[in-house]
Amino acid sequence: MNIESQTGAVTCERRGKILVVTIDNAPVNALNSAVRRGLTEAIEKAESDDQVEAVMLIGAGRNFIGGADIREFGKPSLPPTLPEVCNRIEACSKPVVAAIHGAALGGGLEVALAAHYRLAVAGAKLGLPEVELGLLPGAGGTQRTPRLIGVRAALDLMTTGCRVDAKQARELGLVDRVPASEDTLAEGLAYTQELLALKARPRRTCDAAGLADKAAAAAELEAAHNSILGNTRGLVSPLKIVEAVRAALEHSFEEGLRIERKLFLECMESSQRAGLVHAFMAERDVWKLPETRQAAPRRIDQVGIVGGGTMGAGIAVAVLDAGLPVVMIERDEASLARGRANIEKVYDRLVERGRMSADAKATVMARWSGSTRYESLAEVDLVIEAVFEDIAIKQEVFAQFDRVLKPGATLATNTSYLDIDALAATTSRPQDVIGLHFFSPANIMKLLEIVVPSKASAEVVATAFELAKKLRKVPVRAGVCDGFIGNRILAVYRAAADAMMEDGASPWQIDKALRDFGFAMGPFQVTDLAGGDIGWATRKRRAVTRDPEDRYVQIGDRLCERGWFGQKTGRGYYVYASGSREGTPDPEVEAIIDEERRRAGVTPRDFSDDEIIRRYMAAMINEGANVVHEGIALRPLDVDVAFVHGYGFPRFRGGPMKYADTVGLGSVLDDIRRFANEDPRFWRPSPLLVELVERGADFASLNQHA
Ligand code: 3H9
Repeated sequence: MNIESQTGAVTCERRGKILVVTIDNAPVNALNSAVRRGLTEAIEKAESDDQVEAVMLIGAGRNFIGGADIREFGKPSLPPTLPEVCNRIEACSKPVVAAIHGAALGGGLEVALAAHYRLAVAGAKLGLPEVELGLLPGAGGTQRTPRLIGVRAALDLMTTGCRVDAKQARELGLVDRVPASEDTLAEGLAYTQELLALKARPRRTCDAAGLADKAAAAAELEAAHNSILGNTRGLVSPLKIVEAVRAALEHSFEEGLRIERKLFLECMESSQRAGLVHAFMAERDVWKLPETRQAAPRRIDQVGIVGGGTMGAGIAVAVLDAGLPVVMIERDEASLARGRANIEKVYDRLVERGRMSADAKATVMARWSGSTRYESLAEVDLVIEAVFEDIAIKQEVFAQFDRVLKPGATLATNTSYLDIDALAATTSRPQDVIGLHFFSPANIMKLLEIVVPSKASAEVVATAFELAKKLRKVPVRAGVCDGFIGNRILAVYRAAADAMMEDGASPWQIDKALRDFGFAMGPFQVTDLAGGDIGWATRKRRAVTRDPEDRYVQIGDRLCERGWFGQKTGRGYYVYASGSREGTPDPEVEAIIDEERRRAGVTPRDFSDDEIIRRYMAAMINEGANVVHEGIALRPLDVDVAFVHGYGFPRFRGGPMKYADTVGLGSVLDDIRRFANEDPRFWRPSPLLVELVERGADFASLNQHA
């Protein structure tokens, strides 16, 4: 019987003595103001209706509740607040049961913790991932969770943001029951009826005994605090979480809630929260494209890979891991054996570390087959070439594809800079050709640039995005140009770093300033890790088209001429003790830099860390604006996602374009104009940046058309 339908987002139906309260707010039942109001009204209804003896909370659709409504963040919040809703649920005089399926995350789990009893069906995913958004659980989570499951487990959940399944949640004590069936409604009703038969009373989490042993709890808090201190990667919210849990230990529940609220609002106001929420939304928006709206993907049941070197093998692992069969093509049996060995090496390492069983490896490898004949690709739905970066070689491979592949197969190249339009034009099916630019190691790195040549059909673009989904990659659509989105922008900010080095900053000062900014590594460390020879080859390739008037810093070339390619040769910008990945500053490199400064007629000067960041970021943002302006990236958010997932850009800053909005585009443009006084050829303001500043607009305004 439907006795009330309040906000539409929450409906109530009485089933006997139980008021079933359904949260129905697609897509993930986020706790927006209508849901918060609806939940409060539902509890009031239950209190005032004598026929209701218990309440059951359940989610419609695929989830219980996905959390607070992220889209409301940063906007004025309508009452009631979520902490008020949770307190109202907990205070209910009739037992409240949460019946959980799918996601019960963040505020969603906090609602469940405010209920008196909890059941989770298999497949449920519980967690407090607020930390991933620069927040802390702000609806009583920092106070109720340690009371329920103890300080250590609570801090673990809250500071890592990890999700647990129903069984783990039961073991932790987060839920009371994991039923045999996955029928959440039936199981929830049966459990609630059982509780009623037992005359169960409300059992409030605020009264749970997880903090009863104060000394033990305090010791756990200190231990966690120390390990978190060294591990926050520049994030503010993990330490605020510790502070909130400390309040749970040292104060009453009510006072703890008050402190939690204060800390939560501090996080909410922070630029880290804004950056992380932007990253979350942008990762979802990269999938929204004209082509994926226009066309459905083709089936992908079998994938071909040409080339078994580092890239080809890495891509093969990514595809095999997705459960798809792989046909690998190499030019001869020896190369094929090497390709297979490269793949096996990845799995052998997992087996050695106990992260994969030998049987599981055998099952995966059974999906692999190899051949030296292109005819073996006759049945594949999609093929990726990962051969040497040479247009003539790639054209030969594509001619073979054209000859042997079935109609409707997708032809992909893993090139990182070559003209894919030119490659497509050599085939009789340019509509089927696409770029799939994987990043090394291809089985680990999340970014996949999907490079769309002019003739590619919408169906082929949709198919490439479908492959990304199967491979659990983060895809970014890019247009054809030298370096696409990421490497094109990299070339520019790398040149800015080189110029600073020649002008007086040391590589180690630049690297440290960028690490302090939040990058995983500085640019010179990255070069040493990737191999200096890679950039050297690119520089040589570009030498023919380089304008002699452009500034060209030769320090990197001097190192490469000595065979100093970085970690793999034991020295590069840094020197590496044998077997070590930790480099130390090298006086000989300093001497080379000094010599180059003299050769270039540069009088070295001091750089502050702030100036290093300003120059590096201005170069990155300016080229990012060019890339958007030219349509190489559809939106600024695509640049952001590429940099967060492919170039170690600090996620908490959202990406370079979001960072630009944060500091203000006017300020970035002023910097560029100031730097242009020294080198006007390099520092040319992007027309898009100028236009946005003139209009008083920001990059975010271009994302709204996603
Ligand atoms: C919090 O709870 C704070 C509280 O402690 C305190 C408050 C006082 N809100 O991921 P999907 C959208 S902080 C609004 O592709 P899936 C998403 O943008 C929150 N929208 O689906 C997308 O929209 P679109 C803590 C949300 O099935 C659509 O839903 N919670 C929210 O792969 C589908 O998303 C979290 O951090 C939201 N909370 O995965 C959980 N969540 O279609 C974040 C999603 O327009 N969410 N959307 O692109 C998730 O982890 C996953 O979305 C979830 C579903 C597992 C729920």
